[in-house]
Amino acid sequence: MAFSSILPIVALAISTVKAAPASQNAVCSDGTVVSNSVCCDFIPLAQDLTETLFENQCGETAHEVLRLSFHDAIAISQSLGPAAGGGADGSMLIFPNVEPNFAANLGISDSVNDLAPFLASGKFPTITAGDMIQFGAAVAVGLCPGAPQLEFLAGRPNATAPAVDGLIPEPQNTVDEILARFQDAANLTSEDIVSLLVSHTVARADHVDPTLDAAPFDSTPFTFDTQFFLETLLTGVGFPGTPNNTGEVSSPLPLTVGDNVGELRLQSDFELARDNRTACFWQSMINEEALMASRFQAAMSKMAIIGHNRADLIDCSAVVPTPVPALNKPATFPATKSFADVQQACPSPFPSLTSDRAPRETEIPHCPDNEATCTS
Ligand code: HEM
Ligand SMILES: [Ca+2]
Repeated sequence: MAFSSILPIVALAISTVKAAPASQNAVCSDGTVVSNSVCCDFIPLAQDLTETLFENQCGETAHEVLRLSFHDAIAISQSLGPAAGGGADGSMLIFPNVEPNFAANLGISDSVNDLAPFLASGKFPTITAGDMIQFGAAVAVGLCPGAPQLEFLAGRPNATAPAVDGLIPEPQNTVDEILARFQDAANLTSEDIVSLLVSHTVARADHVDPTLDAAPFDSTPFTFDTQFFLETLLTGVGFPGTPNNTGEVSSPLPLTVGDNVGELRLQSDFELARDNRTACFWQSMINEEALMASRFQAAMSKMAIIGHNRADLIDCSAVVPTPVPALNKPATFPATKSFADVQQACPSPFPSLTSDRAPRETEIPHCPDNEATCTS
């Protein structure tokens, strides 16, 4: 008797759940058509992050959130098993006093502290920590001229435990160690790794040389261009700050003038640019901005869902803001440099490029858009 009266309700509940995929398309209040109404919740988040946190710039906070998306996702291990970490699960935000304290995560707490208030604000109650990080990275990189519009899938369950130490690649690691780590994390290949390292085109180090604030990895740290792949192949001539820091090797553009810090070269980037397993893919990025952007986009789609099944997630790519347009400036040798400075490690023909004309070494501006002063 009791059962028969409950049954229709249960049946109704099941049919409602089953009906969800059919009612797929939804229109958000701003008119964006999405595959599922849950995607709409990310639209105000994108706006808030862009204006409040990133201040409409491909600057320090945007760079840091991109780095966070990597450090959250890669903390997983097939050989150690599920207890080692859950990949892109937001564990960094949920356990802010664990992973951010690991040596390889030095500096990551800035981005954790930046995103935590958005998660705690109560304004985005449906958005999980893992989604917040990967979506934040997609919004961040879209502020860098030349970047692709990243895919964004929503629905990462919240982490239930932090990841263990030792899973984040470090610049003093060998190429063998780096290839093995990405393989163990998620079967990522050497081409995936180089494609993910495109992110170092919009990156500056604060902790490799602790005497320097924001030492760029290429001469255009606010532009998503191919200069990083060119400049990492130039002969190193000096250090932007103190020499011989762990994980650092000499750079081709070390000139530091006040706040304008010279280029810093990671040992890992130096070696991946020259290793015979990665050198040709590395070189093939140079002056191929659209190709580079599409490779980055594809590799980020893999990285962003590490630890999850694609089929369990909802495609919310429609709510990722359209990136700022590319500058469409060809790659060039920085002033005073030419093909003679290239340490070519791939036998394929090297692209023919012009040199910037200036009497002395390029000074890399500390602030975006040639602003005289900036907060970051
Ligand atoms: C072999 C793998 C990698 C190594 C060894 C590595 C290492 C580093 C190091 C040492 C820094 C400087 C941190 C500091 O001192 O402030 C850095 C910065 C950065 N990394 Fe990587 N990285 C790797 C891969 C990646 C990947 C896959 C991404 C993203 C998809 C990424 C994104 C970034 C970004 C955006 C920054 C700049 C952060 C800022 O400007 O504040 N890195 N990386
Ligand atoms: Ca750049």
